[in-house]
Amino acid sequence: MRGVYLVTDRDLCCNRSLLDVVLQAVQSGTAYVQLREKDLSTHDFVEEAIAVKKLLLPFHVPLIINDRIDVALACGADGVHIGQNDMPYETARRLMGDRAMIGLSVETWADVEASQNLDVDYIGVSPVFPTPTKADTKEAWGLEGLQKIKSFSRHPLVAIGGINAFNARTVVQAGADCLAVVSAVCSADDPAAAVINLNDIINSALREK
Ligand code: TZP
Ligand code: MG
Repeated sequence: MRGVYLVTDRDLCCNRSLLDVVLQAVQSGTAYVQLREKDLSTHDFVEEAIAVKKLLLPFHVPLIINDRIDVALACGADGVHIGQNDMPYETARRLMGDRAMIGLSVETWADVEASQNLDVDYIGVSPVFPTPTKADTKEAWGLEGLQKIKSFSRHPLVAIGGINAFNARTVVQAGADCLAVVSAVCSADDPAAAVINLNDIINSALREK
């Protein structure tokens, strides 16, 4: 895994539609899109997911659904992202199949250790920095925590929480394979430019490694 991983938040898209922000993001090189809807009805979430899946198809960008295996199956998503309180990994894998991408958030060291026994496709290091975007996070890992996970984990690392153009370089240097962002793209004046800038930072940090 590598690149910018957009996690959506419809409330942070300013006065643009979610689809518009996703389109701008993938046109400018976002590698993964995760639909994250905490307040939408199942009906509306499925409709939205089908529309986003259709939009992503020509770009070959995988669609990952947050939490909701039912929505992922309904829209033909490429994967799901689950947290520690969501459906257990083994159940998600059984329902989604071997080819699906399954990501799991790790919030404690015990989570990191337990994840090594699971065939997840990546772990989400959550949160790297404190962020106003998600209220119920545990203590931030910081760059030191991320480094420690990198040296221990067999899984690719998707870093999330408070990541932006100012700190992206240090997050890649600390071992993130992919940078997951919400506000840095959804709330950007120019989401397309924000993705291009983040990709440039990631690629130059990786070249120096
Ligand atoms: N999970 C951990 S932190 C977070 C999620 C969904 C929100 C990250 O948002 P931002 O705006 O990129 O800090
Ligand atoms: Mg969750």
